[in-house]
Amino acid sequence: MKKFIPYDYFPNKSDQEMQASVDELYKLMLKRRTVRDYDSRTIPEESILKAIQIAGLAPNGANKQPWHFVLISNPEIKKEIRIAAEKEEADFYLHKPNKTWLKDLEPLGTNEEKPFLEEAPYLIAIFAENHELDEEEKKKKNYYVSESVGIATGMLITALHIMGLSTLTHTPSPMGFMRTILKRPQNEKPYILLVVGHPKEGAMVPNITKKSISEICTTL
Ligand code: IYR
Repeated sequence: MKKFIPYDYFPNKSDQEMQASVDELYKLMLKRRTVRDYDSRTIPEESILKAIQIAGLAPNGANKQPWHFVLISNPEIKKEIRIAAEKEEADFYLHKPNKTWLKDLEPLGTNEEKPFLEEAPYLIAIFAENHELDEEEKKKKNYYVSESVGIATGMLITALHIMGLSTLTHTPSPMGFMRTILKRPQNEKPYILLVVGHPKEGAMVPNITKKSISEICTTL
């Protein structure tokens, strides 16, 4: 196998075409919101699998591709996940509350109830592989794992949004139950539970603003 091959994507857009592309994409991305109300309408599995393939194209440490995605549509498994997540969330919101954190969450209107875990047609459990096992079953550490899986997750969210779907990045803490319920090996650490589906007609989202370009970026 050749060690290097020619790169083959040279769109050569003019400055105007480039601006038009980014303007169009910005307009579309402005519509991305974290949605908590889902329509139960089914979605073809192959479309979601293709979006996961896009996530798998993400840049990552030493091309180890340290991620695993579990695509869940089975209602019984979704129910099991909801029960386990709501148990952790009850601790977070009710039994062991962190006042500062809960105050920061107030504008989002979240609570310990997570009906979307059953209502949405798909959950994608994303796992980070902190190490792999070599031929002699010896642990081999992966590199920049959370950066890599974070980038892949961002690409997945973007792909699903462009497809017209909504998502919710759900991070019940701790998430150990995901490994147990989904029977994943020890080297996989639960990273995020992504809820995916069509938004429910009449869905509401928090009225929050984003920082301006001058707040998030310095030009030198
Ligand atoms: N995991 C909890 C709490 C939560 C935490 C953050 I940071 C958020 O941005 C939103 C929610 C929950 O899912 O409700």
